[in-house]
Amino acid sequence: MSRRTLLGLLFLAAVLSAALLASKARAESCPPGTIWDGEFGTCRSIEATPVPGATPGPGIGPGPGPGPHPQPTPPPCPRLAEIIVDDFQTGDGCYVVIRVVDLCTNTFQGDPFTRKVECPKPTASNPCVDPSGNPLFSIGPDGIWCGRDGGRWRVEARVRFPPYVIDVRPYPATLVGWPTAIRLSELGRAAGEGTLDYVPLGGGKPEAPKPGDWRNVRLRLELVPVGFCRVTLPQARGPMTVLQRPRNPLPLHTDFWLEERGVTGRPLYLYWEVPSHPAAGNTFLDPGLNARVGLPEDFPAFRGSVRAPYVLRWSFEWEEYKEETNKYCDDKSPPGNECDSNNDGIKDRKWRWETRRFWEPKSEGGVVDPDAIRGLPPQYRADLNGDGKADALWNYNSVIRRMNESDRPAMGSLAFEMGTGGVFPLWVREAQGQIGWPSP
Ligand SMILES: [Ca+2]
Ligand SMILES: [Ca+2]
Repeated sequence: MSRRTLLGLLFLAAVLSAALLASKARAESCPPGTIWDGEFGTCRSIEATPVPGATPGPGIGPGPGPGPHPQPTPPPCPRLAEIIVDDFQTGDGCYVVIRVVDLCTNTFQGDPFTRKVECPKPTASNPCVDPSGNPLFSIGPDGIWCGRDGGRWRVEARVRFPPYVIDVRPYPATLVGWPTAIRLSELGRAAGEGTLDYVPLGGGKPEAPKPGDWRNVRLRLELVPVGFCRVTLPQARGPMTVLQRPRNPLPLHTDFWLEERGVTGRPLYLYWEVPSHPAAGNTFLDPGLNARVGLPEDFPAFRGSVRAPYVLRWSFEWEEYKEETNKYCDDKSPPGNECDSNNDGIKDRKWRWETRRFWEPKSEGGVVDPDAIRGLPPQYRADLNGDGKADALWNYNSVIRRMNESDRPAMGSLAFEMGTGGVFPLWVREAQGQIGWPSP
């Protein structure tokens, strides 16, 4: 049921309930311009449209709002008001179903009729989903984006994949049979957000807010690591438990997960039985890259790869201006005969009206289904449990960093790090000229 229909029905319920004798007493205790709503146990404002030709009655329509207004003379009758009892949409436009009610007698006048109205603008609720519920996330070179043009307002957020660091020793080149230490040290996080100070959805402004206005609107996208990365290293063997070339080759260990260990965690040790020669397979030669890492230009590298699954979270937060009017049977001055404050059957007080105005914090959010991201290239879909459905997004923003003998990032002249974009190049030489093995 649409909000408008709900409001219309609430209004109808309010009018009809007022017709009941029991409710009538309570209705009479509502201030002028309001009507008793039995469902919510409160008085509600009446916002009625004057009917052409009808005698306009005082106290009806958008007045000064709820509260005790002086009403010296009873309003003339009949007091006709239009209420919306239903609404619907066709290909042609939007319509409301209207009934005219005489507020003096609470009876309907004539038959219901329809009126064409402006279609309601999509309300703002989720800026990452369109009015039909279709996700609005998209991906491109600038990162993942979501946003919404709400007509009079717009908010958008963008997030890029953060870098993550794999520490390696030795790097870039190692020797056949020599232990290579590998550790996933840091999985970065990234967030992007868009904000709006004020959205006058209720028609107010910052210095004079109206119910329905929004402020402090914040849309946030965040890429959160799952906690692992997936590594492929051609011809790698291990894991080594003793840091010495084994007499019998260890099994191939070419595809494995690395868990995030931090910069003090224990690395994984692998080694190679063959050099990164094209004959070993899965190598490439990039003289420019070799120059960058300080190796001879004719030295091919194993073409390893790395990728880390990330989850995309979104949140949308705002504050909405609210106005609530309630009555309390505790008006002490002067004592009255409107209500019974102590349930002894004797009316002893007058109603006190109180309108509370406040900003209510609101939020929505969740994890984005990767398949809801428009334009997502297949290589970003991470199906972690192999059920064919994507669970996360692959992040290829890898950084390879050199680690020293103490398993810490190498410092000073030995410091080295390189963004590799998901590639894990590793150069393995023949062991000629080798002068010894590391101690076990
Ligand atoms: Ca009493
Ligand atoms: Ca899956």
